[in-house]
Amino acid sequence: MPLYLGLDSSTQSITAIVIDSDSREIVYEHGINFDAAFPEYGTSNGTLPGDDPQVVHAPPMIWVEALDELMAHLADAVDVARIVAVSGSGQQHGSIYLNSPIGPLNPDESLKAQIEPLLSRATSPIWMDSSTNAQCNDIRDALGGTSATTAATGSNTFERFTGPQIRKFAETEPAAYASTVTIALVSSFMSSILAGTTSPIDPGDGAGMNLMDIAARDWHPGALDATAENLAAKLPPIAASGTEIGTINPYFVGKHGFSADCRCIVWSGDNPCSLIGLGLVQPGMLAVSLGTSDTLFGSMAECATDPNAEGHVFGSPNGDYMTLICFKNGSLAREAVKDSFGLDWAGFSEALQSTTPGSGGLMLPWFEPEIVPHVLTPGVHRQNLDESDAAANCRAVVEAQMMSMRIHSEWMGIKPACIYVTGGASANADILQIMANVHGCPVHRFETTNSAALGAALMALQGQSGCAWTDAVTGFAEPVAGSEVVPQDEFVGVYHERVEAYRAFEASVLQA
Ligand code: ADP
Ligand code: XUL
Repeated sequence: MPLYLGLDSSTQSITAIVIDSDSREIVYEHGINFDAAFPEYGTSNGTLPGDDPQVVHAPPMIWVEALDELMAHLADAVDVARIVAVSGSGQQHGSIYLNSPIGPLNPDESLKAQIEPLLSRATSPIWMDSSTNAQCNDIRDALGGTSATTAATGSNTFERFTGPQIRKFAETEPAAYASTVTIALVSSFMSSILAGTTSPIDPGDGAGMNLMDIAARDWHPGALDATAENLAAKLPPIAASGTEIGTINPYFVGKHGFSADCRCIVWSGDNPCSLIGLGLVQPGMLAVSLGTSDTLFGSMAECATDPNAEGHVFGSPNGDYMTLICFKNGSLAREAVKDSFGLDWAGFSEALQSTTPGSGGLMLPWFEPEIVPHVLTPGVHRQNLDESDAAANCRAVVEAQMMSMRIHSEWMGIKPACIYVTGGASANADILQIMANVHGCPVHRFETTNSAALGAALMALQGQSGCAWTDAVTGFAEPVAGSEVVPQDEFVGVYHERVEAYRAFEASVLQA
């Protein structure tokens, strides 16, 4: 009865899932919300407050403290000595700057006391940051323009990507940049703590940096040069998913009772992990994650990039590629509408049920700067929509998100036969009904809404055992039978027209 642990260090929380590879069961699932568990950091939805909506940082020590608390909870619930291997998932793009590498840690001192002195930058820019437009332009120009950048790294330059963020740090805080010996992603930072040694970065998360050669799955020397001085020396190697980093840090053996033989498998980004956790190990399948961000992604055998340069190509943990489009105004935009009318999620659902699909006005829900389409100055735009009509606004925000997904994924050329869905908001059937109607296909739900943590546990299993990916995911990453939300024929046609109205509204506002 070998057990495998998957951790997901995400924007708002850290979650653990333990799977039993013999019984094919999830035997433990628990999450810790950063804001609620560690109010002393002053975070809101996992991020630090600030005056500039384009600058979004998080305190890395909150992730470290939450990891320790989660491990303590896990050790109370599960015989952790039976855990054979651990892997993990991190919110993508965020970066951590260290003045000294992470090594074996002492179980008699706190994790916080041992990690905090290693930071050369107290806070971490995360994926919600959009303050690096100038650096994006510099790097793109140096690489020869949009097409050349996309072909080289799998994506155009994006404000949240790690390369532009590193360039900004090197420009604005040159001394701190110079004293940095290692730059980590959230995934490799957390796996370095787990393994007690500097962890490699995998091609799933490495592709979210504008620094990796997407075809070679190694650092791109031209991109490193275009980004910051002496960068190659500060980056760990890129290693294929499944690579074993080593055995677990003695800290977790002494403090929480892990076996000294427990293997640490390289981590990935939350979207590549979700791809695995939803069982998308064959090309041509589509999924949507409704987490803090909404992402639409699918697996593909060949590397095909977005001609509109809005989407990305990442490495898939199974060695294939994945394509991804990220919408920043996901759950937090839905929450903003919900909260503005004093509703809870049940009230939000009632509002959706009380309105007719495709009947009200339109909203462009850019509460925060948006990634797709590219909007740096936030603003909510309404067309024939009364700002004070609670039900109409609840419907309008969800319809907007689903129509935007449909429009901006057209380049993939996939008419989905079905969509697999995950993330916190996938628990909401009324949101999924709008997704099914707008996309005109059934939406399938899963036992867990934490597919990134499940994917991480499956990466631990596959990496340690070397089994085929199809065998790894069988019995775990499958939709719950009979749980699908089917499109309502009478409304599917309504959305064909409404999508065109939305496209025109979006284009007119973007032009203005
Ligand atoms: P992340 O992994 O990015 O931290 P999650 O996938 O855990 O995020 O999703 C968290 C979000 O899920 C919350 O911000 C909340 O808005 C949303 N959520 C939780 N329950 C519901 C619900 N019943 N309906 C809609 N959204 C929900
Ligand atoms: C993907 C992206 C987000 C983060 C946080 O490119 O920026 O989905 O991974 O979930």
